[in-house]
Amino acid sequence: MADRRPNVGVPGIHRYDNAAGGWGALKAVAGALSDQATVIEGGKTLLRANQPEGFDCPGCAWPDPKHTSSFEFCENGAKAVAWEATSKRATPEVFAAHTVTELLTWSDHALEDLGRLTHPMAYDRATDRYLPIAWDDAFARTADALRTLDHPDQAEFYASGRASNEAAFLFQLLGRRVGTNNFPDCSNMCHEPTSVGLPDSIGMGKGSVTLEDFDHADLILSFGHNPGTNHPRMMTTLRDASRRGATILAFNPLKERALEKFAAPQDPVEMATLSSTPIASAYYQVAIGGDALAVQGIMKAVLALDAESQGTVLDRAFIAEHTEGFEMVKAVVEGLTWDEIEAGSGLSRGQIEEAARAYAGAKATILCYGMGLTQHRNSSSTVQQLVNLLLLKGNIGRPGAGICPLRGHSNVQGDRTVGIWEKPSAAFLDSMDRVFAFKSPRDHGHTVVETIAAMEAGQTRVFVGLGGNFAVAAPDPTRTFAAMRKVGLSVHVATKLNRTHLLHGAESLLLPCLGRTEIDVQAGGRQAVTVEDSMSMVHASRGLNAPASDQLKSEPAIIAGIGAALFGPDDVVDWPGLAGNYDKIRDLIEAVFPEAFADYNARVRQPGGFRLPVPPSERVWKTPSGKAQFLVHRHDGQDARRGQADVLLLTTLRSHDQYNTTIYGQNDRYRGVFGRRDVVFAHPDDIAARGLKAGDRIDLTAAFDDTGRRAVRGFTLVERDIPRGCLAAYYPEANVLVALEDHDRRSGTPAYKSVPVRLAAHAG
Ligand SMILES: Nc1nc2c(c(=O)[nH]1)N[C@H]1C(S)=C(S)[C@@H](COP(=O)(O)OP(=O)(O)OC[C@H]3O[C@@H](n4cnc5c(=O)[nH]c(N)nc54)[C@H](O)[C@@H]3O)O[C@H]1N2
Ligand SMILES: Nc1nc2c(c(=O)[nH]1)N[C@H]1C(S)=C(S)[C@@H](COP(=O)(O)OP(=O)(O)OC[C@H]3O[C@@H](n4cnc5c(=O)[nH]c(N)nc54)[C@H](O)[C@@H]3O)O[C@H]1N2
Ligand SMILES: [Mo]
Repeated sequence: MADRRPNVGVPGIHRYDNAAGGWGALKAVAGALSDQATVIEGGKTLLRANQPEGFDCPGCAWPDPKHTSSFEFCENGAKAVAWEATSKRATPEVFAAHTVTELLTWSDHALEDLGRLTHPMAYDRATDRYLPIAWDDAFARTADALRTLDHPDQAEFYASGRASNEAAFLFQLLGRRVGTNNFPDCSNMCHEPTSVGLPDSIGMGKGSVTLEDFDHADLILSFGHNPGTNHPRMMTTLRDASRRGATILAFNPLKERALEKFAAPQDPVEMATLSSTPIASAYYQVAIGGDALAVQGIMKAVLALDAESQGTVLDRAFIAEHTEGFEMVKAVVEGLTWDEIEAGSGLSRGQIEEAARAYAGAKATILCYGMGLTQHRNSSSTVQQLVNLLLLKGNIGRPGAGICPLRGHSNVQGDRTVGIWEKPSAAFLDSMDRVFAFKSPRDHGHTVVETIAAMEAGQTRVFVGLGGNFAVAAPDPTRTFAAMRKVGLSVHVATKLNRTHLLHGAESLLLPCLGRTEIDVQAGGRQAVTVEDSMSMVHASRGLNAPASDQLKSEPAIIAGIGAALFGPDDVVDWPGLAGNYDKIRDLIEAVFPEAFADYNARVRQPGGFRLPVPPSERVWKTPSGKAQFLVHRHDGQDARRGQADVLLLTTLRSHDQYNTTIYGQNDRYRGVFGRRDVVFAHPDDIAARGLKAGDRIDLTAAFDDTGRRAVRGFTLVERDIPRGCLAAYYPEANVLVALEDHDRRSGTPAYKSVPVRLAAHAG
């Protein structure tokens, strides 16, 4: 008889039966540190991350507990720090040894593994190399290009979410001073459905909970996020909740180990006894893109329970006083049939009713969600379904309850708060105009996807990137890379080399900057920056390491350098003065946002910082009617392409050894993948139905693509417990399959997590 165990003999694929965390995590930290020969100033860099006197961990946006006095262990935070504080250097000599054409053949890992950029560099067409350039010349070239635009919208100002509030504020000031609202940012690929969906529902595009709320919730719903890898410090919170008896329900097509069981590396008993804590008490393997219908199904079942129990389940007083639209939503979800719900969600009626009973019986519920929810064609509306569910029982604006979007980059939320937004509100622009003696542009600017279209059309003359890896993070590299090459001048403010930097048009500049871990000294002395976490807490971050090179400038200093070169010494903005003392930048932020940032400089100096106003947490709804809104359309969230013969939906994921486009290593420990990333996870029956078996080499081609170019070839099939009709592969390798047009209709967020594909044996 054939061996029935999954994936037997497939190279690099092993079973992983342990809990997440534990000794494996400790070992991985040691490995990350030695591999990068990380410099740890006085042994303190790691110990001082997320401490009152240290730097904010660049790993994720999960808040740190107010009262921590000791280092909170986090494997992937340690990797992020090790990657930045490495002793490897990409010096001018390294660039002299390799042409750009050659570097383009290297892997994403190899490019960044060259180490920290040390000098400003300019692309030289004659030698096809990056050569050193003086800072003043780099600023002058950028200023010239911006000065000679026919129209300000020929410039794009891209930001990745690691930039501090100070850098981000100066960046938007520079762009608006130039005259454009073209601020595509990583948020456009990430939580934009949150920024677009939540304001209509609750009057604010951010989460409503605090970390303390997790101590009071008796039910935590987890939709589409993988905290063991992407928000590891959240595991402490989930573990504590589980231990004190709170129920955790996971909705995810893949069984993620950390959501099943977790061993806390700080817990001497768990470490000594090799025991662990169960996390989710039930795991619902929703079909890819099936969340909206799953939630509507839960609502339908909750309404039925409410009817059975003479109206004791819903919070009717809350619904009456605080909301609008309940009757409409009730009619829509009651009108859905169980057949439709089961087919759309991939869950059975029994599973949905079980989840509904847990919700109906819970006193206080927190609902957490991540990219598994936001990167589909209907995500803005799916986010609103999550709110509907919470509103039924008044689960927003009281202790232990609320909505908790897990933000991505460590300051992506703060960047939006201080003005990195292509669709700024009129109130914000008016405020800018009051503070600065120039008029901000009113026309809305480009999202990431719109920026690529503008580049493709030859409309973009200058691209300035404040961090990130724009072209690799974006969909459809075939088109996006070509579009990037049409830009006249690209200016990249970065810590490390990546592929986007190599996709030069006529001219390209690489401007090396300080990272979070590094000491930042300006004319006015040693500086701190500020960041905002997922829960609207703002706090200071101060680097501790010596800079990777004496040529590095801080991000604010680089932006101010461009501003000063462009607008001269008599400008209405005192660029050099702002770069010299970040207190002055914070004063301007306070002037533009007097309510949110009142006494900014004083409050950020208090240990732990301060919380920005979050009106929904006080049941204040800044919607046009002043009420929270139940919002729904029949079949919201259904992806019509599901269920077509042959077509599977592919979701793209992060491995445990990567940070977005930064690939630390080739392992994905908790999913049992070692030494490779060229795999596709599939249900055994979907594999068999195509006459294939685990270990076979296959091709994935984009369905509904008439170019035939969007394909991934020669990947290896891996069996996995995943719903039928669903596949998973790693980002960014699978981005070639994502069409630029395939995005959430309202927010423009690419549908990276529901990519229609066909699967066949590898041809050739
Ligand atoms: N170490 C590390 N930390 C990170 C990052 C990193 O790359 N590495 N990235 C940072 C950034 S920018 C972000 S945005 C966050 C990302 O953090 P996550 O939101 O956790 O990101 P993903 O790895 O994309 O995983 C999404 C999860 O959604 C599930 N999923 C996929 N499709 C669906 C679906 O249709 N429905 C549901 N319910 N689930 C689905 C996947 O199985 C996976 O478990 O992490 C941040 N932190
Ligand atoms: N298929 C697929 N595609 C996706 C996703 C997905 O789930 N699936 N996720 C999307 C999401 S959620 C996001 S947020 C985007 C990420 O998109 P980006 O934010 O653009 O990408 P990163 O990979 O985080 O950027 C890495 C680069 O940032 C630079 N860097 C690192 N630290 C610093 C710093 O302190 N300062 C500066 N100036 N530069 C620095 C380094 O040069 C490094 O190479 O990708 C999106 N793309
Ligand atoms: Mo993100």
